[in-house]
Amino acid sequence: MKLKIAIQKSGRLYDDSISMLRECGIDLRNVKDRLKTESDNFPLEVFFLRDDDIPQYVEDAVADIGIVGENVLMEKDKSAEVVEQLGFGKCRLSLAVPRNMEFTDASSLQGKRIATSYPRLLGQYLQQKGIQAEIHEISGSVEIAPGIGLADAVADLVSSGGTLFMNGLKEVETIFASQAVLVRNRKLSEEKIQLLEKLLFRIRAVKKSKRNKYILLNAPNDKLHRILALLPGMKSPTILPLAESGWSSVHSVLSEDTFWDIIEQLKDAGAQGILVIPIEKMII
Ligand code: PRT
Ligand code: ZN
Repeated sequence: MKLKIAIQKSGRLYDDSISMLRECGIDLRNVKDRLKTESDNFPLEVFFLRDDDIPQYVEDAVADIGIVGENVLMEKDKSAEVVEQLGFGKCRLSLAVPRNMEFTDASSLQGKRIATSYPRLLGQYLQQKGIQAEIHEISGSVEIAPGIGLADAVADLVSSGGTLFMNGLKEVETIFASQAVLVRNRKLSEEKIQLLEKLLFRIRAVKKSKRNKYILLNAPNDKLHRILALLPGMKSPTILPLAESGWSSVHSVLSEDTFWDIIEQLKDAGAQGILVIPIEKMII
């Protein structure tokens, strides 16, 4: 018995999805231009599909689990259940208007035509704000719609903002912040749930390791108390004596968010020879 996972066949989520599975220690060969493949060392069968179809395949149990953008999942409104946010494929569904259009708040869109590939999410947003606007559903190149006179505004996915800028548009409101998520069919067998738990355990260890760094430093013993106070560690820092008397080597784990601030403070507190090492897996 194998757990069946649906991932994007090609596109923005493909590379990160494959890398994540590989970082989870799952061997995958023959992943290019295939309909499906299997792993030799984990009971996983991988289906390569268009992202738009993944929520339906998971709802119908053709695949047990899938990796898809939250934006697509919410738009398709299928019963697939989110089990984990994966931290890649980050983007936002935003409203954008021509740069010279005056925009104060969502009410500026009253009576306007808005082009989007996300009619459901846009419709919900407009309803919430009590705005009547005409939604024009188009499947691609939404950003050109105002330029060719098809719409007054757009609701489109944005990451860097470069596409909007190049099309003379300005981003004015975020409707939905999105990232890739792992979804599951709601009625998995007990055996499949166990396989999913095993996979999730690995995914969480990989995610955690990416957010943390292993740090080693040397400290004069008389400054140890100040230095240790700056370090969280997993339980507490490891302290080993150096060959040179009066000095210790301190090992700990730092989160990426606070990393640079703490490094500065460690130097000020007398730490020397600071080494920072990536962590491959982190299991707590
Ligand atoms: O063939 P298939 O249907 O599978 O792929 P697709 O062409 O529909 O999707 P794809 O590969 O473009 O995107 C897959 C998923 O990646 C999306 O559903 C999002 O969850 C996520 N994602 C992250 C993005 C972006 N960032 C993104 N920037 N999807 C699309 N874009 C597009 C956006 O539509 C716009 O055209 O990139 C452009 C904007 O980018 P910036 O950087 O210029 O702002
Ligand atoms: Zn698509």
